[in-house]
Amino acid sequence: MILYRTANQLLVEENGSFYRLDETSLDALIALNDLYVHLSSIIAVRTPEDLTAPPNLEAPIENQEVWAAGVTYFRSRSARIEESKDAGGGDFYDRVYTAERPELFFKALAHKVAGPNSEVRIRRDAKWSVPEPELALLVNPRGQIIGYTIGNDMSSRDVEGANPLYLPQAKVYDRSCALGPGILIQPHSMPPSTRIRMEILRSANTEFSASVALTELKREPATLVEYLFRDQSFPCGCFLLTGTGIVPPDSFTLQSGDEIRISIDSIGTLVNQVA
Ligand code: DO4
Ligand code: MG
Repeated sequence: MILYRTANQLLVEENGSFYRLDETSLDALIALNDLYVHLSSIIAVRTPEDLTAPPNLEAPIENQEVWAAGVTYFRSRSARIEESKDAGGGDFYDRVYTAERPELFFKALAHKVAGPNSEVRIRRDAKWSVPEPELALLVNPRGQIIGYTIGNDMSSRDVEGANPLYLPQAKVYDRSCALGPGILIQPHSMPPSTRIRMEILRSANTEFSASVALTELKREPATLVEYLFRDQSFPCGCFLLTGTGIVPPDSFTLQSGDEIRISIDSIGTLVNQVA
């Protein structure tokens, strides 16, 4: 089932039908002991809404922090070695790809996150920017993965490439993150065959498209979460982006007006325009 957040309500989609929840707080739902069982019991006795699609979707986030893992796919490692080679940063990326400890970084709070069909931003002092399409885990306050959504970890490659210590500036700025369209709530993990697809449209033409399967993800989602929760608490739960396996060629940079379409099997498609 998919949990959607609109301006004034939460909706659950199951088998093409939409059910309105009385609960309006995502924070409260995320804190529950078993969200899947809770939602299943509600929709079992509720009449579906007269809807074919949920209206006015917002990013499915309230007081969760958004964190991200880096260099979890070979493609990300290679691209970062290339972009930082003139600055002598390349070795770090190879080392973190093979290290036991993953790279984890803070990405956003809700006010920096773009929802479906809204604008993401390129930072104004960057010249080389890309979207990063990533499977995002929803983790409850007890460190359990309870859902999955689509994340876009917008990145300024020239800023990060100049010096790895600039990573927070390359990654964290207003509307540098997108989440949605909804959260897949299920009691089991995503199958490794799950594909992440990204298409970038420029003036209605496909400028770039690629896909990757979760089989290419080098680290177990549960291991990433275990590291994130070491000596750190998340009273409202958190989102954890699991890294990108798709990086456009070095000649590509995003432009204002581009449309980014990211799809993940069983979750849906997250569409954003570049401001
Ligand atoms: O090491 C920098 C960030 C890597 C990242 O965001 C990714 O691999 O997705
Ligand atoms: Mg990333």
